[in-house]
Amino acid sequence: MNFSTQKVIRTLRLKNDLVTVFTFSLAVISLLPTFVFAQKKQKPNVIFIYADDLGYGDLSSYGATKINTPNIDRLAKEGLKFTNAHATSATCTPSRYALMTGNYPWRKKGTGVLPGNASLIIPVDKITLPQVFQNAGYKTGAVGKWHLGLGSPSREINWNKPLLVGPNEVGFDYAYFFPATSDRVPTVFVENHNIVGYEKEDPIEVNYQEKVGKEPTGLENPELLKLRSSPDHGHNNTIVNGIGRIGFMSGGKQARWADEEIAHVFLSKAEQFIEENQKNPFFLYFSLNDIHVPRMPSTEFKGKSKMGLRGDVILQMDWTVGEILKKLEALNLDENTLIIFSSDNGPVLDDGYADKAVELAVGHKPAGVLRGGKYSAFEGGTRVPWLARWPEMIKPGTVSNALICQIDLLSSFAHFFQQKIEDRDATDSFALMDALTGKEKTGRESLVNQGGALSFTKGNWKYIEPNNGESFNKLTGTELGNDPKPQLYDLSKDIGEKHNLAGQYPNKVKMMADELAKIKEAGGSR
Ligand code: NG6
Ligand code: CA
Repeated sequence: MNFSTQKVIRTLRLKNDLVTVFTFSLAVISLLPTFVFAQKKQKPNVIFIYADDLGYGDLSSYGATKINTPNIDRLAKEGLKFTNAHATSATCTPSRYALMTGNYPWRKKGTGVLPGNASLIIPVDKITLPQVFQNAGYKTGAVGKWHLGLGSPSREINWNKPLLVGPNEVGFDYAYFFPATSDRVPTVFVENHNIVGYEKEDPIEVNYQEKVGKEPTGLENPELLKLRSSPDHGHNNTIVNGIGRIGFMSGGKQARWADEEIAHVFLSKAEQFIEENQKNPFFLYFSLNDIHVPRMPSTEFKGKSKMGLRGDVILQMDWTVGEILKKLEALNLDENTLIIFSSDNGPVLDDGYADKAVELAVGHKPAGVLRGGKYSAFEGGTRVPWLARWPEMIKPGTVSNALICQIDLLSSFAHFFQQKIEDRDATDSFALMDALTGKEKTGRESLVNQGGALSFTKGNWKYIEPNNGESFNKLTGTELGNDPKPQLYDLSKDIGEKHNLAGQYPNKVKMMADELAKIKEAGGSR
């Protein structure tokens, strides 16, 4: 190699080095904003507030005039209000099963309203909503109503041992909850695996078939009740805190809750979880007891609504949401926290207790413009309020009529965190983050809902499968939407589902029935 060749090579090398240094610097400079952004921006906290049995017409932001819900309305004013958002089902357990698993509940037996001693119905080997957050580095908490069972199938729950296989085993780092509903035994709170206030000298027994222990029941001693049970509904087994429950229990006297305290206890646990996790991103599933029966608000809310106990617990629920907002503001977390507020199914007035909900609801329409309510295949059963506030991402005062469902949260967040979901998991859940934050105004193309009968909504059309169940439930006063003949409604002109157009559009009926049949057969596809 002669001198000049060496020189050329050296120059080239130098040039190369310079190019490398230059390229490297460029890369650093271009990455810098991302780095700084990542340093500054924490992933958003997410709080899902799940009301129980709250109807489409129960909030002032959804048109209620007899009741005022300023705190929840703030979510609408400062965020996004959906007009076509759904729970999958018209009762609690199936809606929550869908929320947690991303699977339609009617695909699996045993996902109906559970007794308080049922075993866990969420599979422990499939992805769940809280696990999506755990995988993204979040701390996850469940506070409130559970109603998805505890313990392994085929094994009876021993209430005197740690309660294994529950919220902690399906993705919640922390859980403070009651097992079923507040009208079902056992009437105790559970923190992770342990009953709060449990004393081993007073063991707990629970039975849904026959009486256990010697305590009075609503049936034998109605004079002991402070809130009478409605005739024929049941709710007349063991009396706890002056209220007859579904199911019998004995023992655990110290551990039993006072209904008037439930909202306060859950709120304080939710606040504690937020406070303890303020430094890291968190997901809080805040599953309220309000406004489910027995409606027994704390003293400061009694009589406040002038609409009876049902109105009073709506105000209590609204106050709870206000307290959460205050907490976030105090901790300087409210800008980067996404709060979603929704309900697990539509409204009901008489659901088992003589609390005058029917008599005092004069002029108030719990389902608003919708027909039916809790238990119903009509829109009132599953179309629910859904508000979302996230100042950093959601434009205040947005309204969206996108068709969305709680079942979509799982895939939406998985997609948001760039997680891959196994094909066999969350098969009915769609990734719709842009719709959920109001950036896009279209959501799902179609949705299957579950009252007694299944319904299929696509665009403006809704088809309800023929069903031989009773059309009207006398106990709750609900139109159930069951009809042995197919039903077809044009929701764009007839949101109240008054005019069955099935006779007029037989081809449309067939198309809708066929599509529903395909979804049922498919076992779910994303
Ligand atoms: C029903 C109860 C009702 C309520 C519901 C569950 C009777 C007659 N009615 O079986 O009071 O507890 O179950 O509500 O027992 S849910 O919101 O949790 O689905
Ligand atoms: Ca419910």
